[in-house]
Amino acid sequence: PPTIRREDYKPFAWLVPEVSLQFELGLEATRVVSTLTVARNAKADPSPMIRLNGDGLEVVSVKVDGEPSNSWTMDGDDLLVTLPGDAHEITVATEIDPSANTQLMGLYASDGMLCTQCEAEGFRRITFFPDRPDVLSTYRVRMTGSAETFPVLLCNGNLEATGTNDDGTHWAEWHDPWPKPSYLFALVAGQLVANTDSFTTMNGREVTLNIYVREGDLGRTGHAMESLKRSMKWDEETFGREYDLDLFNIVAVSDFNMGAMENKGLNVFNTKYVLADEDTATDGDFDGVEGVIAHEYFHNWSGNRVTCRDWFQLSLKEGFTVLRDQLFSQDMGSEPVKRIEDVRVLRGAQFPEDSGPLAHPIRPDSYREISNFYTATVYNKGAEVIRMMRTMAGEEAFRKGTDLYFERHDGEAATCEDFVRAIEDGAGMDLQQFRLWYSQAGTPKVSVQLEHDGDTATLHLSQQVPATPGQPDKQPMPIPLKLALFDRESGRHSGEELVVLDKAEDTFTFGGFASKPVLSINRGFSAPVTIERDISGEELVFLAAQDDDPFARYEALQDLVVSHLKQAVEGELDDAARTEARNAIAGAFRAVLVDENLDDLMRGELLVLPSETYLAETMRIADPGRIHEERQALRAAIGIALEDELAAEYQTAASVPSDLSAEARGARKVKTQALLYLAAGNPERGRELAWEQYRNARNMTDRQGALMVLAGMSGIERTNALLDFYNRYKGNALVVDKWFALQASSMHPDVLEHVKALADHPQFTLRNPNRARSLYMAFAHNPHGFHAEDGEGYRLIADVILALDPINPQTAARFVPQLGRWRRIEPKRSAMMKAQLERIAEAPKLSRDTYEQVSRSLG
Ligand code: HT7
Ligand code: ZN
Repeated sequence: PPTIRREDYKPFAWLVPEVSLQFELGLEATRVVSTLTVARNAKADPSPMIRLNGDGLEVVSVKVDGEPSNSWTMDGDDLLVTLPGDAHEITVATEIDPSANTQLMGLYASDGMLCTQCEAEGFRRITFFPDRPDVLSTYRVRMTGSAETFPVLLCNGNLEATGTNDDGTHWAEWHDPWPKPSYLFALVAGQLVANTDSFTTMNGREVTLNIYVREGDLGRTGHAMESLKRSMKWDEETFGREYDLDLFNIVAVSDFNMGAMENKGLNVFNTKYVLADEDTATDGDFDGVEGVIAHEYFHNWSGNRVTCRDWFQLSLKEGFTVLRDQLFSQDMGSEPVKRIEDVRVLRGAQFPEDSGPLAHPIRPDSYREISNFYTATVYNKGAEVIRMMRTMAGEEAFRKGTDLYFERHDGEAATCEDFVRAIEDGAGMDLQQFRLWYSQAGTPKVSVQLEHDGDTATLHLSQQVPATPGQPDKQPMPIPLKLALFDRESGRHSGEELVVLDKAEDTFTFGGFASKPVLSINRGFSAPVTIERDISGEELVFLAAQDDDPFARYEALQDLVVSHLKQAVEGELDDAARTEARNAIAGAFRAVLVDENLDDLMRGELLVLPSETYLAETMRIADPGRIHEERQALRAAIGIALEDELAAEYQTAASVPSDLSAEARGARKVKTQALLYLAAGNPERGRELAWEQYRNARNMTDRQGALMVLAGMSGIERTNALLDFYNRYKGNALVVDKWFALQASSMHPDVLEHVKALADHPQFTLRNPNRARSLYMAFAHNPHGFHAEDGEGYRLIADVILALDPINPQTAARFVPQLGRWRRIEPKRSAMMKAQLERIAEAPKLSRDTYEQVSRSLG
């Protein structure tokens, strides 16, 4: 497959101001007639023909200006039509089979309904079209279909007319007045019911809101609706963005490749991010719904009103929208807890990407298959990069920059450069060097040393941006670091400062310190970097207990744990040193357990151990088996040392009422953490507590927490709880997904055998992405199972990739990065991982998606 390069961008030779689409809908056969009004683009190189992209389509007929035409040819999958004049009307008829569309891109059938997914290049699977984001058109769509099979007919924009025909069909005509690229087109037809509500915008526009679901799911849409209304209000208040149609529709579908899609006025969602009630969704699931609803809604401005010029600019909409949804969630709940969670995601998903064979800048330079670039780098690092601009500019100036961006580029297909320039102009700052964050991949390492002499503290900072594929040499980037210097005696600091390290090395001095202060740096995680600091265990314990920045406090605890586990894994500790370090860590955790100034949401967060993936990431070459052993042993040691305190916390938390208040959610979080430690330290007691919690649970958070612990243990309680859970929820696909995932991510010694057996379960299928991920993605991210010493975990995931590739290549390709970590794993496992990648590479007829990921991983 050819490589597409950012530097080759050229505007399209034709404008397509208007599109008219007619659909005759059928699950097995849908006929599409599209009429495009086209005119020469004066800003592009002229061309005598227009290229209309297609993917697996066959031409039924072509007309130019209403007359049948044969001045067309095929170029691969694309249709080329020769046009003599400056303006024409092209009409193309095609016929597609949605029921055969297992890729879930374009128009497909899901559970008896029809729906679409067009981003990034799915529209070309529906009809021939210049399927690129810089071609903006208004759409008029007429859909006709069986009134019985498709009672609800939805499309973008406003519903203008409906009618019935004598043959049992009915029709609806929709018009979207906002010009949009084809990737934002959407159509849904099926048997659906709606939760309907309304929102009045800041200028008094009344917007009807609908959340469409299957009939039995209506009772679980309340949280999504409240989240939507909160998002609409927040975007008005925080970014001055008002909704721009009279109707906003959301549809939940159970077969979906990603989380959701921001189609103009008709968002399509994975059911996972719409449906929630206390019996079936955890507190984390509730947060997921709120965050994704907000994210898609915010795209209405950051993505739809201002869209991307080309797919290299994906982070323009995704990085910015992730930042917007993160800020929203921070405002709706606990700001520090949300920040810690976001950093945990970044470290768990993006840091490994940045240090592996698939590393790419947030604005990539080339790709073969764009679906492979919907990554944590483009999304989450992209958000961090914009967050840094906000930190340096200050909130108010940043808002001036975003206002200018929306005003300048409304209705346009813009670039990341446009965004940076608008922030520069609006906020009044120079971001020349900062642009390197868009072009350089890799997580910068910042080394920190603090010296003290007389009454002066001198801070030495240096940075190194590691080499990444295709980028051997890097330049220093501006790194904004929030810091504070604490007086050891009083436990206070004299104010937070922001320093920007923009050279390879720099020195900063601070006066007025009679004794050496304790440095708290990268507070709030002001920059997405790794910090190597010269800091003692006592200083970390001090910060873990005293730092007034909750993130820095969390970070000190994490550092304490990480540095101990690294030493332990690398064989640097004798028994005495190991015991001493474990005692210090247990002491720091005890302080967290008894600190009355902490709320439980934060307490629960502070108790989370760094993940095995993150620990592996901190080591040049990781031994996953040793990491697992040492982390589990530390958990057990903490569980033993703090058994009384943990049990007391557990009991207090267990007495808090079961509702969705912050207090109750915090209590549940602490309870789950306490249970994990207690079960590790005293398995018998843990098993009893977990079984009791399982039986008495009044919400999914408690039930799932208990089942998670039991799933990792042996014994009759495990069997009974898993059986009970399945029988209770076997009619609910999202909860059955949890049942698969809990077993696949468990610490049970036989997890690999369990996963193999579950693949034969009657409810398992590779065709539904949620189900496939619930078993296999959970397993691939379970280092304990995936990195089984004999390499069987690798073989299993390679088999999955090969089996899934012909069905759903996008989903298949998303498993490859786990095997792609082979260079960072100890030699024996590394060779087996590589061998599996080579086996996949040799398979005949690999999809473009999987081929690209495998070849980059081996390259
Ligand atoms: N913008 C949406 C991306 C998306 C997507 C991409 C490729 C294949 C399927 C997809 N479904 C949704 C989601 C978002 O970031 O909001
Ligand atoms: Zn998005």
